[in-house]
Amino acid sequence: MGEEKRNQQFQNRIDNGETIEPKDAMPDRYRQQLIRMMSQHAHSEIVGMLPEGNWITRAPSLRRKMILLSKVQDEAGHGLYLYSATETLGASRQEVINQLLEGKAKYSSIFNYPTLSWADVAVIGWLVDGAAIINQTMLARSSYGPYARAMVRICKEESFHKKQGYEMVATMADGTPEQQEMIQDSVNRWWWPTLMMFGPHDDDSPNSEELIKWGVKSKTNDELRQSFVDRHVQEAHTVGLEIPDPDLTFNEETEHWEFGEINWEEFWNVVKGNGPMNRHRMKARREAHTKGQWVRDAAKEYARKQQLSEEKAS
Ligand code: FAQ
Repeated sequence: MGEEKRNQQFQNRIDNGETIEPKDAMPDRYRQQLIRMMSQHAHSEIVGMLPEGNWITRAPSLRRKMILLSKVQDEAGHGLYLYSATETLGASRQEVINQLLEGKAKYSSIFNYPTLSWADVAVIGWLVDGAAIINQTMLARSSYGPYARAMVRICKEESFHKKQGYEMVATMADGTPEQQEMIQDSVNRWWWPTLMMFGPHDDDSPNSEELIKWGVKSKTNDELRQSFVDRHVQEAHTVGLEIPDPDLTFNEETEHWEFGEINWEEFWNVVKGNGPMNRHRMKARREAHTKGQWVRDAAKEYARKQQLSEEKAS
């Protein structure tokens, strides 16, 4: 069968809403697109542990420390499911991790901003996890089975993360004048970078068309960004916080919040590795990888001994 016919058959399966599984035939480009997107997603979860991890030792109470510890551990778990899901496409974990460590793979721009105060932990939970849920609820319906299934569990955990973040935001917004100032300052710093998480404008998003055609994405970057804005402006106003956007207006006809222009120059600068924390994050990641070598060696040795003793027993 010719390539064109195979591609048409694959497209028919997608159009019929079928799920693609690891051993199914798939166009090479579909496989490559998924490896790119899923591995970058995994890296984002792992690098994403760093900004909040920075505050674990300085949490204001034991309760907050326990919540933050579990949240950061959950993000590690998400990274691991996603590396495993990427392996089903034939890309080894070592290979994709090396791409990150060598600076060849991207991870989400949002994690290249600093966490300057405890309020940032609250705002990351509310806005960053809130953005992740909107994007990932769509991906839970993606055409590739292992990715979609990983997203179902990840979304459940992310929605708890968002709730704990919003609860903390509401507590601070209802607190002393200093706490109110701290939380507003944090929203002012994180709002625009969070909007950038959804990626470039649709006109400037080279991957969207193909990903939508193949049912990996079902909404565009701008559509998801708009859902995020509509939901979070309302949540900000409910707890008395301002959104740092003088152009924000509610359009009664469309029932959407219209917002100002994103600073795309800043976005591309961060994506290219020149954001406020890019170098710091990569240095921390490389150091953690080197320091973890003994753990990987010990796990391999344990597996070798297990196999030996199983072979002896049989
Ligand atoms: N940052 O053509 P498009 C989380 C790149 S997880 C950096 O529109 P696409 C959990 C893009 O890769 C957050 N790079 O690309 C958590 C492409 O470059 P490439 C991560 C970006 O794939 C919470 C180029 O620009 N989530 O937060 C960004 O159609 C709290 C052109 O862009 C995911 O990864 C960006 N923001 O759409 C953890 C979800 N945006 O690769 C800890 C899965 C775009 O061709 C604490 N990924 N680029 O060289 C996706 O949904 C999509 O890949 C997008 C980009 C929406 C990120």
